[in-house]
Amino acid sequence: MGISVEELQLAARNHALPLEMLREPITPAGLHYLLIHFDIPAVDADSYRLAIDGLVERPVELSLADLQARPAVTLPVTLECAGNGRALLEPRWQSQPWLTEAVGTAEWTGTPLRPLLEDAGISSSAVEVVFTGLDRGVQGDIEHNYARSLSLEDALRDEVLVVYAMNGAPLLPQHGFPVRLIVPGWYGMTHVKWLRSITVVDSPFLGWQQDYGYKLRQSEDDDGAAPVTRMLPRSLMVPPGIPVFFGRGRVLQAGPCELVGRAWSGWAPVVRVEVSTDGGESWADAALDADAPAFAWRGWRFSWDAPVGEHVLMCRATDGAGNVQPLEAEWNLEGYCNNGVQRVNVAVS
Ligand SMILES: Nc1nc2c(c(=O)[nH]1)N[C@H]1C(S)=C(S)[C@@H](COP(=O)(O)O)O[C@H]1N2
Ligand SMILES: [Mo]
Repeated sequence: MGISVEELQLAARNHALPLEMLREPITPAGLHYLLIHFDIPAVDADSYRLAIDGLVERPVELSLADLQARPAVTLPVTLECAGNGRALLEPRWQSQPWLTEAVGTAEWTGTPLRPLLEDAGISSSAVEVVFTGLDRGVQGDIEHNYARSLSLEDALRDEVLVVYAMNGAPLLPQHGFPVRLIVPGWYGMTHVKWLRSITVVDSPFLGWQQDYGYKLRQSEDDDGAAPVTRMLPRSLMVPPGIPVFFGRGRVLQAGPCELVGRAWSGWAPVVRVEVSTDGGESWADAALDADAPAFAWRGWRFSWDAPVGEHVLMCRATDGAGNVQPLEAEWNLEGYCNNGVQRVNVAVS
């Protein structure tokens, strides 16, 4: 299970959410997880233009001010990297070695995508919309700008936003300044940062990040692999008590302890969270917060009378579409969508 220098290089650039910050419904921008495939591009806000082009009747180039002059929407949205949980799989794909906490929830402000496309005039031959970033690099031996597509139907959903603010402030460089896409409910790779162009096309997009990346493969030559799309249900808890510096095990005093956490799913809002304080032998329902945002995580709490001894705490989420978080997720080659339950080791004295 050793970590390679290449994995460490990625892990040192891309950080996760400190689990104690799950206490906040909205993650402070600097503590939101981060995933950057290539380099953070240099962008001049004054000369920045977003192109809306391809199969549209009236292609346009919009400045940041043009976008900010359009109707604004603010939406709390939970983002999770599709590779979250990768480092817990065996064998493990060589990439960003996430444990369980590549997640965050911000209030994103921007303008809805649909009216932007409609104003440009979508051609009747449109099939997909391609979102291209300013960042460029090499992956899978192919040099490319980071780019992802959505079907026209998914792109036209009301909640899809072209955003320029995070938690009420301009986007930070690492989160896509000046403009990024937000596709509520979908895994992180969909939310293209440093957005350069939105291109309407009449055939499926074959860019590397779309056609090769983000597929649930069983082997390298698995051609019919399903694409990664929406987030599977997952719950995380704030580890109780205090941490041990090296190893991050928890130390707790015996007696009443309130366990708190948050749970989310990209398929439907979370309707149930269960907690186990005995390593999965038995489960009991946590109390859910009344507030169940459509596209953001839902808070929960659970009263535990912590007895002296060593314990393994777990939690699992169920969403309104009937998806239940598994104890162990199914393995796939690149380690995507690992929503197996979190385990927190606690020493109570
Ligand atoms: N242009 C661009 N957009 C991108 C990426 C990228 O490398 N380049 N990474 C994607 C991935 S894999 C994830 S998980 C999210 C991370 O968003 P965040 O860093 O704001 O949390 O951005 C997505 N958008
Ligand atoms: Mo990601």
